[in-house]
Amino acid sequence: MFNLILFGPPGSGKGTQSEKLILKYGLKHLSTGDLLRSEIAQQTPLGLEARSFMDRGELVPDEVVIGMISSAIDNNSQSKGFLFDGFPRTPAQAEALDKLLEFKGAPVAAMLSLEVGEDELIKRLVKRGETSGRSDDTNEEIIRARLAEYHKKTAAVADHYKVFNKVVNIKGEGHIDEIFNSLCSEIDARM
Ligand code: B4P
Repeated sequence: MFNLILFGPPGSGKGTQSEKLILKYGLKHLSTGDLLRSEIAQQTPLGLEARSFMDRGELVPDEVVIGMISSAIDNNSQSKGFLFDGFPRTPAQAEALDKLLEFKGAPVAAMLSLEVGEDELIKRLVKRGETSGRSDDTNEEIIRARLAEYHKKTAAVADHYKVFNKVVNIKGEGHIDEIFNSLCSEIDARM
């Protein structure tokens, strides 16, 4: 089993690159953003709880997200590996993920971190908001709250994996295919 984390601030291209990476490497894509939006669409109790946080640009509580990821891993136990997108987003989530993967004997191989400047992130998310219908993309105030949440709670997750020498920084600005090729070179070197 080969497990990767795709990391970066909101709008850095995690979802965009994940779609291409899972096709090439046959990994199971686990995006907590997508899982949460699916719970919201089905109006489950979990979705209703998550929605209030997401609409404000805040992170959903750790216990909700960790429970969701734990079930998703169990439900895909035959997978040849996972691509985690948007998870872990706090040091507590990172510790929980490490424990879950320890049971499988397949720790995280690398954390690929997409580096994109703040102005470019805001530009991308405002543009996506014009068509996505996503409530968290609709105004710049919420987008800025998401970026503040990233700096306050999520950036520290890289420190967690730096200790294990697993963080690889990738330039996340430029053409989507160029960024994809950079990611593939790093993955191929570790597979
Ligand atoms: P996510 O769904 O993870 O979304 P994201 O961070 O906004 O976007 P991503 O980085 O995937 O950007 P994308 O490729 O789409 O999170 C949404 C919310 O869910 C969070 O705010 C939080 O509330 C909650 N949540 C999720 N996971 C959680 C967790 N673990 N714990 C707690 N809460 C959690 O790209 C953005 C745009 O840029 C797109 O329009 C794309 O077309 C464009 N783009 C991509 N690459 C580009 C490039 N190279 N050049 C130009 N544009 C590009």
